[in-house]
Amino acid sequence: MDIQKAAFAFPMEGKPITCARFGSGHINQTYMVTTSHGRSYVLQHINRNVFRDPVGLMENASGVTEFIRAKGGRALCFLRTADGESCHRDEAGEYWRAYEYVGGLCMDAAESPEDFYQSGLAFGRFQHQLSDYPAATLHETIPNFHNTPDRFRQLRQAIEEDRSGRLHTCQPEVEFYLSQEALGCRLQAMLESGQLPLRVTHNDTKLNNVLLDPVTHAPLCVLDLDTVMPGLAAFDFGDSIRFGAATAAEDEPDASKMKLDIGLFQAFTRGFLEGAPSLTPQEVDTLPLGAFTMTLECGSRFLADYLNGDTYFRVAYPEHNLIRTRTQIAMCADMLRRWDEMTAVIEKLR
Ligand code: GN1
Ligand code: MG
Repeated sequence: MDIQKAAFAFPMEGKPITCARFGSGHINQTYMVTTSHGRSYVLQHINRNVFRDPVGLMENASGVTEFIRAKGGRALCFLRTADGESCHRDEAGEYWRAYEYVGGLCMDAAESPEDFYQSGLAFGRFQHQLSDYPAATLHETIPNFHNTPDRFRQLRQAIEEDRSGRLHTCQPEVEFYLSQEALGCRLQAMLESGQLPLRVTHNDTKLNNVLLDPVTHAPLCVLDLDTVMPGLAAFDFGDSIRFGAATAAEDEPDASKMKLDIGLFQAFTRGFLEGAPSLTPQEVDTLPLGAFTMTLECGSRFLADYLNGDTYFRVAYPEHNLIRTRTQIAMCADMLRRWDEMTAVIEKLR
């Protein structure tokens, strides 16, 4: 991959002079480019194994960011190539995009409940700002992304095929997921029966996908717009809780350290409800189920990828996806134990 050439495809202020790996995403390769004028840009190689339609994906990202800016909100500024395209296709057929670097705080773990409250506010607002976005114009960048029953189908397929020969190393994990399938699929059933409204959602609301002001810690903007698609409010809420209201990292090798931090849960809920005041009572009711569902679903994806031989998520060592799936199981189990506490927080804040 010619990273330098890709950087030159975008009209940056000044000439690109340095380029270094950046960020902690599991899918795309991200680089920080600095120029002779002292400007900084983020350059990303789009993973085509995951995103089959990079042009459609960038249409979504440009559309959504322009829409938010037109409302006076803050959003990423993507650069267009000399031909006016929102992404650059290199000679090898690989796709790249670039945006102006926003010098905010990006955290892999909340430093305080207040910071997590701010991220709740950011993702709640994001959803609220897009509540009148023309959803029909959005491309489905990953079909069935949060369709939990379909994720279970994929897990079963991975179990049956056992392509990596690892099935014997993860029987208890397999059994856990299959035992929770009915509860995990409830949200999708509520969507299909029309009990919950389909909204434009972010769908990957990890804490490290939001930028906070370095001084005030107020939300600046939301990152990683690759999965902006129609979805449920509970998806965005739930994925944030899964990752951020956690007492350990997603890949903590000692899964017994992974628990739900109810203080962080409360802080995020307060921000999210404040940012998205138009949620229906039924949507608010489903927030704890969203937290459980997103954790179960993500964990089942880590397990399926482990069984498939690590073809999807970036791994640093062979058991990485197994370690990740175990922390998600621990989190699901803790959520099941403490469901009433989650509900009580929601009741207090609604
Ligand atoms: C991936 O790219 P990143 O790291 O923000 C994944 C999410 C998972 C997450 C788990 C497109 O997100 O769905 O929840 O890893 N994104 C995609 O950490 O699959
Ligand atoms: Mg990301």
